[in-house]
Amino acid sequence: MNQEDFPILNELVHGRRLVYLDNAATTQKPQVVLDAITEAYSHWNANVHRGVHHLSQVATQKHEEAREKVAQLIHAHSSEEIIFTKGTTDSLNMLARSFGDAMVKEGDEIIISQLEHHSNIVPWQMLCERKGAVLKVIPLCEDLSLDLEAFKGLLNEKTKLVSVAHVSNVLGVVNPVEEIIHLAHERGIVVCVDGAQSVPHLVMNVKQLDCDFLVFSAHKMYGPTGLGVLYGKKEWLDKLPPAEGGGEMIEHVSFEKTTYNVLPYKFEAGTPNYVGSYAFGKSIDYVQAIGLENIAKHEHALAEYIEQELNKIRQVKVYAAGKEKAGAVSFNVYRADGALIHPFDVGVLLDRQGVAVRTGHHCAEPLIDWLGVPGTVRASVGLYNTKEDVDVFISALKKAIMMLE
Ligand code: C6P
Repeated sequence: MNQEDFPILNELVHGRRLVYLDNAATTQKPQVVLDAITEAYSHWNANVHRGVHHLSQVATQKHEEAREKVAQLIHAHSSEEIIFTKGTTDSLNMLARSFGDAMVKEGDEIIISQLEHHSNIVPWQMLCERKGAVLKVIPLCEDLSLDLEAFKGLLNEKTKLVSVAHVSNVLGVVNPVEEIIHLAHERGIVVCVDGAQSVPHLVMNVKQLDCDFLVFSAHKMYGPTGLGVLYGKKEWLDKLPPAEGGGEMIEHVSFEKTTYNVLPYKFEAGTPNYVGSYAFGKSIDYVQAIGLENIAKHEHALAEYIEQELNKIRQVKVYAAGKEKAGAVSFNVYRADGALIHPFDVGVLLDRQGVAVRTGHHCAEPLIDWLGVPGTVRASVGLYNTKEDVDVFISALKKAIMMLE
């Protein structure tokens, strides 16, 4: 699907055609996104929301059009609910600061899960330390699904917020966020969904999902690095204080008192990444022209094919085997005597054959500890990957295993 739109896929790695299967870490960029960045700096670069001059007006218009595109992408009620950030990590830190300052006090509880990325652990841990609050963790069942019975038991009148990944970046499994949101909302508890690995792979509808907050990164969806989104329901964003102070987020400033700007600017201190937002808008146009449902179907079929081919290799153990996945498959390789071959060794030998995968703890150490391994090998697909890519990867893996056994 559309490999020719991505110039980097023509690169040779160690003299081999690049087979890029590290899309969960970051995706490659289509020519339209690369062109958008050049166009912005070549033709209309100017600071936004500040100038009456022509270039500033153009830049402002393009930045705000991109915000509209993001709102449409996730089916938000309005673009006021879309806050541009530096990425998923920044969005979660902002939320933990803003929500934490306003809503969390000593003894309150925040719930996350065992399979979270560090970005959805550490900001909440820091908040708990600041406030004397308590971090609770939804445990995993043996089959690596979230233990929803245990989750119900964690919810109580002290719970202030639940923050969970929609799709695990390590296992690729789709978590039952609809049910989690329903169970939390029944008790009036707020839910944040980490959509870093779901927005690029699934059709996202925040109205249907009814999450209070959603966070994701542009770079995992064929857009630029350094840009992300914090979506929040308007009633929450209106209520919460800004996480950062500076230009842009103010209405009036005096030494006695500062009043804040309207949404979404209240949460966007400083010069925003308007070139990034414009380029992200182009990547949204690009995926929408192909169709997110078509992309999801294509990636689902590829992930299933990867799992099916991995299952045929005697030495390989796939994690969360047989579970519904969106984009990523994690595995390890074992010698005949049962000893684990270190995932780094597998990754290096795949790289020598032009295949890029991620190895290690994938910034989810508590999950990797739970699995009782030093890390995993993760193959993750994007819209440009093909069955042929998977075949190259599988044959490279077989060669690597022969060398390591
Ligand atoms: N996961 C991976 O290889 P940033 O780095 O801010 O764009 O995204 C952080 C993040 C948060 N939540 C989840 C579920 C994620 O997968 C990520 C990023 C990459 O798995 C890089 S560590």
